[in-house]
Amino acid sequence: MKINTHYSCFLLLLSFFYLGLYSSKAQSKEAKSKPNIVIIYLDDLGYGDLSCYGATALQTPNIDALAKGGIRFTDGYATSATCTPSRYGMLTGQYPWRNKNAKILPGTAPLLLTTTQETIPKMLKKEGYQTAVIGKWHLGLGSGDTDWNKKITPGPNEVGFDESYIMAATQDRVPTVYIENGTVANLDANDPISVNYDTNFEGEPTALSNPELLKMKWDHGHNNSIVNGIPRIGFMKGGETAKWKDTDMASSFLTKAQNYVKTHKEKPFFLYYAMQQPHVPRTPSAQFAGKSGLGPRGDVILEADWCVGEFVKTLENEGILENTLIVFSSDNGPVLNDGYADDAVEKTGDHKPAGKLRGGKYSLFEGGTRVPFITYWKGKIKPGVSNAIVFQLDLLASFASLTGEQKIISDSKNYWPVLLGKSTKGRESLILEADGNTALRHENWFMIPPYNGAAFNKNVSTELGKSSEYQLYDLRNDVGQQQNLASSKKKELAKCIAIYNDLKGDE
Ligand code: NG6
Ligand code: CA
Repeated sequence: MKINTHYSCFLLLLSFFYLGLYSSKAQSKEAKSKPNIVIIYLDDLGYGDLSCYGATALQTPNIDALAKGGIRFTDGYATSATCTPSRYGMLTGQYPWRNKNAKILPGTAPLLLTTTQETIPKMLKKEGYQTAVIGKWHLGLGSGDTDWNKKITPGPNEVGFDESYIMAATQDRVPTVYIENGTVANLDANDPISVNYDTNFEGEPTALSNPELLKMKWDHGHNNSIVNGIPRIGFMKGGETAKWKDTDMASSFLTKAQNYVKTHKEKPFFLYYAMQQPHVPRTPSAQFAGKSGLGPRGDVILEADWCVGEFVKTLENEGILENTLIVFSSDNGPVLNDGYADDAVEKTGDHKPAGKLRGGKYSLFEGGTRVPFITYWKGKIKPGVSNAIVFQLDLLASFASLTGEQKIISDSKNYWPVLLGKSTKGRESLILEADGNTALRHENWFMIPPYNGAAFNKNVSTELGKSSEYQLYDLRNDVGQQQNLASSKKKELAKCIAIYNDLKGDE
């Protein structure tokens, strides 16, 4: 009897042992089947800015190669026509217009996300991913009144990223320093940084007081502190050794991204590689300066394309290209003059940054939010062009479905089969945002409700899409949104209004 009990205990233990072994084996197999995920995200790159989207004035062979070997979406959207809300929408899976603070932020703004909110990196972390952001952040840092000489928190590392190497806001906003895991990189403690968006620091030169120091001219805004001869938004003092070199920014982010890949390839990773081009100030490295013939804006697009090529080469050299899903897109539509007199307007020639679309950055028209959108996964995605509507808001739920996590509570929906080219049934309806206002894309219809205010922004020379009347466009026949059908297509308009109200949660 006694022996029997011992024996069955032994058997039980043995079976637990094997079960444990089996399940850990199953887990590691599962972990291996999870692809790395990289979002390559450009800043202000327009629908017409790439040769794979029809540009002829410049060639972007490396990004074209992703489009050729993956899916090029004709109807891919950012959530907003400006950066902060757009990135907020993509990373959280929540419509940015639900958060009234999701608008273009100054460099001193506190973190826009809450640390309890769901995010792509947080969700993937739960699924065993390593996570990192390299590049432009622009979602706020700290909890207000940040001391840039101490640990800056909360930030990316508190919303799901294990590692971060970022610029706080934009290339044209102070502080003009890189921040690595919450600490300003290369800061000399004897030369502390101070930042202020209201008042200058005594004795510090600005674009207005010392125009002779400028190497780049400003057109509107951008007349505060001067860094590297470039006038910025906001005032900054100190931090000399930490200041970035603008012409090196592309290679700084690229090198970090490449090193990340090299040092994290043993386990699945999520990398949000947020490049700064072609946002202002456009500062190509010597290798690309003057190369496009379109001025610095064209030059930095060539530079960004080169970075994409180098980055993909690294994935290939490290032997993980076939286990890496790449999503390539942009945060909002294009603009030529965004505050600096940098020849972008004068040299654009026949190049149309928004392609056939109307409007651009800041606009409710399609040029504001319809952007290049490419998915690439060597050997897994069958190459092609898709007209399905895809939306950056849906990346969260789509990635979740891929990795096994299904319980996503947000506006984000799973369109994984569409992103993979296995289905052409994209979103039917989505809400787009520009400067706090919203519009609806439903199937082939685009509806903009009436809004007061200027229809045109003279500074940036962009149609904003606002009108005191309802606007309804049939994108199937009129992708350039020239013909307002609101008064002739009453039934369709009523349907769009109903869907819009339903999505927005209004009466
Ligand atoms: C605007 C800036 C513009 C750009 C934009 C943010 C002025 C006059 N204009 O306020 O230059 O920085 O903010 O762009 O200051 S975004 O892509 O990050 O949304
Ligand atoms: Ca942007």
